[in-house]
Amino acid sequence: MTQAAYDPNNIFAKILRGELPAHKLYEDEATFAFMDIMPRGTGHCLVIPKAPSRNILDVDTAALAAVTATVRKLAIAVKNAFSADGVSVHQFNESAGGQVVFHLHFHVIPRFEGVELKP
Ligand code: DGP
Repeated sequence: MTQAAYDPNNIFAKILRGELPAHKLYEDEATFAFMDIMPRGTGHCLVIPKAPSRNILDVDTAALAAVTATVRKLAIAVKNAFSADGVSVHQFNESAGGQVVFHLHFHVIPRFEGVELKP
């Protein structure tokens, strides 16, 4: 099946344009990181590219490299900030893959021994 087109009115595009508020954690020329509004655990944040990609199926390699570099920065930062034991990185593609917001994003979630994530 062919991939649907990128929708410039998705929620994360609106956050990038400043049309919706977000708790910003980090920004550079190619990426943006902010707190997840429905956290599955303490310190759950999201990292997105500024370039318009629907998900990992259509992102170009330069944008993917930039966003994964920022994922690593945020993983280290939140692990330290929350004194976590580990970090989970989740990423979903298309509805069947669990994606709800159709702008590429990575979940970065601090993890603690013996603590399950909220569903
Ligand atoms: P998914 O597409 O399944 O990876 O999940 C989208 C995530 O985005 C979910 O954890 C909740 C979060 N989210 C949805 N709307 C907003 C919003 O308006 N602001 C913020 N900060 N997060 C949002």
